[in-house]
Amino acid sequence: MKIKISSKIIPDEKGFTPLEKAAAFNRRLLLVESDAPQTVRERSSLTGFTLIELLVVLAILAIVMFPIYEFLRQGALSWQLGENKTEVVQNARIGLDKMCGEIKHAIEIYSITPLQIRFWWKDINADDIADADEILTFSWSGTGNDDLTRKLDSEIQPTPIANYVDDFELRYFDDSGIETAVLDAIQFITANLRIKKTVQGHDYISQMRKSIFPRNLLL
Ligand SMILES: [Ca+2]
Repeated sequence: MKIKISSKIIPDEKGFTPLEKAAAFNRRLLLVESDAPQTVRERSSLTGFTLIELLVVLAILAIVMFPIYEFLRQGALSWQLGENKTEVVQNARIGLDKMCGEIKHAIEIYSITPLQIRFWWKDINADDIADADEILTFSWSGTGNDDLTRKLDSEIQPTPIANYVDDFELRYFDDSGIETAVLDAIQFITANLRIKKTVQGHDYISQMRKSIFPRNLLL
């Protein structure tokens, strides 16, 4: 295909970007011999996108992508909230269940306060003697965020059984349902545990209460 220089001017081809200007300039000089009009494909391969077109595309992309981003972000956030909530609830329930289960088997209670209980848990070696590895203490410091702990007399360090404790209280009642501080009169105990975990400004609170009837207390 021969190409010739043409004096024919294409008046509407001015161009905007340097590439377009160059292409328009070339078209003014060069015309295909057949004088057939250029196809859209041919023209776009020379010109590319204009800045306006790019901006419009970016604007449309932003409009389309923002709700998707927001949707995903909210989803991730609520998943995280659920995870934290579940963890806090699980944490409290497991700790409280363990403590109550062990107090329930108490043979003899040695000391009580609202924050602590010390008792002969079980006669593991069946010798009718309360040995150091049979005496348990559950306690909480009274300071928010501290652990509720479990410790055998034979152990040096207490073991945490619930973390992020915000409040913990033990109450002791006699067989008339009246609160008592007399060890021999204790018939049932209520345990109240509140967990509060703060993650990125969110408070996750879980509160539970349980009643314990120690069946094996020596009377
Ligand atoms: Ca024993």
